[in-house]
Amino acid sequence: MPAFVLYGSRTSTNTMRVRLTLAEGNITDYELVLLNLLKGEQKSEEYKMRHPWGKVPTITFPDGFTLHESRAICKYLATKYSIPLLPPSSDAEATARFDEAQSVEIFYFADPVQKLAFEKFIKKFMTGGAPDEKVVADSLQALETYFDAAENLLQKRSYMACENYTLIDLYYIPLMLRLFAVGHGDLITSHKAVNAWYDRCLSRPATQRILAADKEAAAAADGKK
Ligand SMILES: N[C@@H](CCC(=O)N[C@@H](CS)C(=O)NCC(=O)O)C(=O)O
Repeated sequence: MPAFVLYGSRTSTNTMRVRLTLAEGNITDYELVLLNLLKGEQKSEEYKMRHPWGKVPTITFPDGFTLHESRAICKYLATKYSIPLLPPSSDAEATARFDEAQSVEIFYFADPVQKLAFEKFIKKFMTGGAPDEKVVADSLQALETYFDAAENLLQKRSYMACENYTLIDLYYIPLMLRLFAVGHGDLITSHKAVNAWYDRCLSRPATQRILAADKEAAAAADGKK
C-alpha cells in the first residue's frame, strides 16, 4: 500500500506544485489518482468529503489525515519528509521572509496569472466564451508591475525568499509555464534577472523529471486520440 494518495490532474498547476515538491524529495511512494476536471469528477459527493470546495489537489493518508490547498500540502510534505525547501523554524527572520515571499507570490503573481489564464485558455474549454479584454488588460498591467519589482529583488538575491531555492521558488514554476502557454512568456524573458532565476528553477533535476513525465503523458494521451 502506498504511503498516501494524491488526488490531482495533469493539467492542474496546483497539482504540479505538489508533484514538484515530491520530486525534490525523491518521494515516489504515493499513488497519483487523476480526476477528470472537465467531467466534474472533483465535484462528486464522495470526493467533496476530502475537499469541501471540490478542487484538486488533495492528499489522504491511510490513517485518515487529509489535506487540501497546494501550498499547505507542499509545506506539510516538506516538513514530514525533511525535504530541504523550508527555512529553519528556529530562524524567525528567515521564516518571516519566507512568509512575506509566499504572500507576494499568491497575491501579486498567481492571482493575475490565474485570471489571465482563465480568460485566454480555460474559459473556452469550460464555457466556450471569448476572453474578457478588460480582465486580460488589467491582469497584464498587474503582472508588468509585479515583474518589475521581482527584477529589482532578483538583482539583489538569488532566489525569491533568500539565497537558496525554497518552496516559494517552486510555487512559481507551474504558473510561469502557464504564462508561456498563454503567449506571455515575454514578461519573463524581458526581465534579465527574472529570466536567469527562472532558468535556475527549470534546470533543477526534480523540475526536469516532472516536465519529462508530463511530456510523456501528453504524448501518450495524444497517441490514444
Ligand atoms: N487554492 C487551491 C486552488 C485549487 C484549484 O483551484 N484547483 C483547480 C485545478 S488547478 C481545480 O480543481 N479546478 C476545478 C474546479 O474548480 O472545479 C490550491 O492551491 O490548491
